[in-house]
Amino acid sequence: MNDLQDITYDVDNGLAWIVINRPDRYNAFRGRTIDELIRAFKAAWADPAVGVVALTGAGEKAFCTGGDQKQRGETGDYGPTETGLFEVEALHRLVRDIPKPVIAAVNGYAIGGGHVLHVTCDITIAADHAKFGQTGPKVGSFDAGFGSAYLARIIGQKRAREIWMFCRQYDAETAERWGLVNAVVPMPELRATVRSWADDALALSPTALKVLKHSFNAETEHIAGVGSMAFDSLELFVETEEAAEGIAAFNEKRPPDFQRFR
Ligand code: S0N
Repeated sequence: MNDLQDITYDVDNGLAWIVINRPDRYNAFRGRTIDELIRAFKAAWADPAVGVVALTGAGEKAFCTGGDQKQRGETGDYGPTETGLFEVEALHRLVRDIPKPVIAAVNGYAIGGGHVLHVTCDITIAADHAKFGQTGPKVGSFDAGFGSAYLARIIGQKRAREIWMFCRQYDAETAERWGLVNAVVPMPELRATVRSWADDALALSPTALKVLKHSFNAETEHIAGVGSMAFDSLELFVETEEAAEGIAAFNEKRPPDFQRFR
C-alpha cells in the first residue's frame, strides 16, 4: 500500500481503516481515489489479520460527496487512472464481495456517489451531524443500479424515489428512522463506536460471517446487471448538453436550468 495520495489505509487489531483523504473537496472521489480504494479493499480482503473494514472520510465535514465535480468541470472526466477505466462499478462490487463486514463510518455529508458508497456497505454508523442524499438529477449524473434499486430494498420504494426525485438532504435521525443507518452517535464517539462494533464481529466465526454476507448479497445480486446497463446509459448521458448544464451549474454555484430538455 505505497504511493497513496487520496486515501489512507491502516490496520489496527483486526480492523482496517480506509479513509478518503480529500477534505478540501469534501472527500469527493476522482479516478485515482477509486483506484486506491480498490487497492485498499483488496489488501484488506487478502490480509488474514483483517476481520472487519471501516470506510470513512477525513475530517468532520464529509464522508464522501461522490464524483469530483471540479475535476469533471475542468477535464470532462474524473482524471487519469491506472487502467484508463473509471472503476466505480468495480468498487461497488468489491465492497459487496469482500467476505468481511464493511462498516461505513459516516462523519458528515454522504452525498451523490458518496451516498451510494455507504449504501453498499454492510453496516452504517453515522455521526449525529451527518447528512444523506442524492444529487444526480441536479448535477447531470445518476446511479441507477445499487444506488437506486438496492436503496429501495433497504428503505422501501416510496422513500428511495423521494430521495432521487427531489434531491433533498436528510439528517441522521431521519436516516436512522428510515433504516438507512444502523446507529447514530455524537461525532466524538464515532471511531470508538465503530471499534466496539468491529470487536463484536471479530469475536465471531469468520466463515459464518463470510457465508452470511454472500447469502444476503445473493438476494440482490441481479442489481449488478441492472447497474451495468445503467452505467452504459450514464456514459452516453454525461456527453449530453443536459448533463453539462448540471455540472456547469454546480461549478458556477447557481441553480441548473433544465427547462429546455423537457
Ligand atoms: C455536499 C454539499 C451539499 C455541501 O454543501 P455546503 O456545505 O454548502 O459546502 P460547499 O460550499 O458546497 O462545498 C465545500 C467545498 O467542497 C467542494 N465540494 C463539495 N462537493 C464536491 C464534489 N463532489 N466535487 C468537488 N468539490 C466538491 C465545494 O466545491 C466547495 O469548495 P470551494 O469552497 O472551493 O468552492 C455540496 O457541496 C454538494 O452538493 N456537493 C456536490 C455533491 C454532488 O453533486 N456530487 C456528485 C454526485 N454525482 C456523483 O457522485 C456521480 C458519480 C458518478 O457519477 C459516476 C459514476 C460512474 C460512472 C460515471 C459517473 C459520472 O458522473 O460520470
